[in-house]
Amino acid sequence: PAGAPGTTFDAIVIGAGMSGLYQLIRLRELGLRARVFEAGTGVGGTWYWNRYPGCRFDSESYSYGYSFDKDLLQEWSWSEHFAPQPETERYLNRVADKYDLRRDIQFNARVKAAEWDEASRSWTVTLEDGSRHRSRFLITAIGALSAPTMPNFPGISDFRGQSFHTGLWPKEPVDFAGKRVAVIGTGASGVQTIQEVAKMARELVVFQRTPNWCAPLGNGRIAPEEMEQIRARYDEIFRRCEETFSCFLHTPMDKNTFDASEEERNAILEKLYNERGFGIWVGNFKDMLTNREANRVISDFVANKIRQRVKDQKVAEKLIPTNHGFGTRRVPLETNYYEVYNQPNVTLVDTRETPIERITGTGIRTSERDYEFDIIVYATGFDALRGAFDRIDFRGKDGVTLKEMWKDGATSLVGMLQDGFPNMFMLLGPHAALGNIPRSIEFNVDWVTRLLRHMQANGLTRAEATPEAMAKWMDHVMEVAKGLLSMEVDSWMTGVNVNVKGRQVRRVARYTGSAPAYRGWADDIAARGYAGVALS
Ligand code: NA7
Repeated sequence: PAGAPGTTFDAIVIGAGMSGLYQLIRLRELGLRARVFEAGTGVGGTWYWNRYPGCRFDSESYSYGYSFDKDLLQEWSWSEHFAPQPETERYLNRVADKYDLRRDIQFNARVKAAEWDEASRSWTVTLEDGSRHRSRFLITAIGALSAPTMPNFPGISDFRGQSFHTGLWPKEPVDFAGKRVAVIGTGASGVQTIQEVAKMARELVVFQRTPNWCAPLGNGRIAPEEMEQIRARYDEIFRRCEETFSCFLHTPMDKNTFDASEEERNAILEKLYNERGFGIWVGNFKDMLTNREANRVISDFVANKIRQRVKDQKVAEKLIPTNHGFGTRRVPLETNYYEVYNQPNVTLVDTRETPIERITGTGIRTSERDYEFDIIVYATGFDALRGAFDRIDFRGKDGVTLKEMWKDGATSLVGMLQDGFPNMFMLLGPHAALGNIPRSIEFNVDWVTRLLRHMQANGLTRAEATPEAMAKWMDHVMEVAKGLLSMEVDSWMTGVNVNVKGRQVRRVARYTGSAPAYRGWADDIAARGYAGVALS
């Protein structure tokens, strides 16, 4: 790529995932000289790093792709309702090809630090190789779930077999055939890995600390004729995503659980359970995630499904969550996940009963016994939402670090700005709307682009959120999280990760209101001439 070390740009983007790629396209339209720094060797971000077996969308493919390029929508075919990772990575490479994006992306370039200089109103970005680059604007496109975390067991480096974290999967295929395999972790990544590895491994032992409530994905191939119909409906599909609570095709019903008779209720839940995608989670009775009794109804319903699907009832009970209700954590979507435990080559170890004590040279030691493995897969998750920021030494006005600024919890103005950090724009920063993430990404990028255009048009070179606007937004963020059952549960969505120091306290870690409400807030700021953003 062009650009010798030490060059100056108008804008630097950190990360070449879905956010960074789209932002680069928009920056070019503004005529800005932009450079993207990407730690990986290729584009794709999440879809570059997470190449573990079974990795795929839980959003319908055709609701997940970029919507901004109508030609691209007509040119591209999704092969499955929930496309596997290789296809998504191919798709993002296609976008990079089509817009010739790679000439402005420097790969193998991990950003180590970024420092604001008030005098020149610019950022200095330092890479791990020591090279320094300056730019007026800094845009973080570093992902929400991109800093993988390992458990704190002793002995991890002693293991002489192969071991992998799902979020740092190697490019070379891993051969599971005939191998003895351990998977630690049963979140969305673990579930996808387990159901795939169970088909290949000689022996699979799943180490589960907390079971999650999983529901059928309902995947299937998309025939060419069906893809034609989808293509004709793209306007309608994206309009639907704009209207729904979290930008999925599914949205809560306009009905409370106990408005329906028991018979009616069961019929609705049965239908949702057998439907494609996240309907059972985000398209259910509207009080399911706020009303304890309503939540019990759906939890009991899904618990019975698990009991029906798993033959050994002792194993079934271990797979049924007891410390949280359905949907109060991220619901992993699955394909024959529960049936995996009926296979003779698969064993479930409950690490609350028999905790893992250490990793050994040959496998895993629990309080009960030693297990020998050829491969250990760590599906142990991420330092979500926050970890990607903490890995970079961001220094804003007066040398204040972002870490220091966020020591009592991350803050933002609409997930995109932070006072004290002028000209820094975060794509999917703290308390941005998540849900069907590309929809949120496109909104964030367009919002930032609009602000940059406004600055260009008015000869402005500095933008900073005001403390008052930040406080008002954060009050709103706290307010909408009140009464949610998910706020009573440990998960990445409440900022808890026992493997990371300082992540043991539950907090409002993501925006829990609706996507339309989120967009309303951000659009209102723009409509009022960027009220709450000090421009000069
Ligand atoms: P998650 O959902 O955070 O899951 C991580 C899993 O790893 C979870 O089951 C954890 O158990 C388990 N874990 C973590 N550390 C340990 C230790 N030390 N011992 C045993 N088990 C452990 O991450 P995913 O990658 O699956 O998914 C992240 C998101 O990516 C997902 O929600 C999608 O939106 C995409 P715990 O529940 O903490 O007891």
